[in-house]
Amino acid sequence: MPSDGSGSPAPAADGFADTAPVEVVMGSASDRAVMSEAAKALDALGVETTMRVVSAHRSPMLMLEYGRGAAERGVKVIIAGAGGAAHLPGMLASVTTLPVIGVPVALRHLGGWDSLLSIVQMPGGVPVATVGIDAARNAGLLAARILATADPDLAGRLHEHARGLEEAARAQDRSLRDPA
Ligand code: C2R
Repeated sequence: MPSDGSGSPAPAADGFADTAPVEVVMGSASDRAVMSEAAKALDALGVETTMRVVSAHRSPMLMLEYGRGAAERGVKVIIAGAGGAAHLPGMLASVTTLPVIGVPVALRHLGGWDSLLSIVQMPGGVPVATVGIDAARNAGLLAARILATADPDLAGRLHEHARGLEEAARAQDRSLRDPA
């Protein structure tokens, strides 16, 4: 965090200078534990990310500025997570043509159904790719798959990842059939 010279860290500016190919945004810092799984999955694949709190409801002007400028800043995919009346992914999809992946974050009430339905039921013409409730890791992997269509090295790392999953499933099968 930058310092203002007084010893205490200066608050970060609201601009969008830090850009990454995949940006993870969320409606509130309370979504962070869930949403950081997207960044972790991408980090493991060598894909840079940034994380921001941008709310369609609480900071609508910031959300508009963020969404409108994202493509020009070099962003390729936006992952947007929100809970409850989760309008953030859809609102971002309405102000950019970048692919937006929505993550329904489960809150204390309604088990995440409210978030899921708010994100998945977009009007025709404004798509949001919706993953499962709290499934931010899958959002990260989906974003990587999108980038991998133009990045053979990343596609290779995704193949390795898939091989790891297969080996784990085969190991489970073996130990089920032959418990030691
Ligand atoms: P607080 O914990 O800050 O009260 O937020 C957030 O994503 C969070 O899951 C509770 C929930 O409100 C959600 N929120 C949205 C939006 N902004 C914040 N759904 C939005 O713009 O869609």
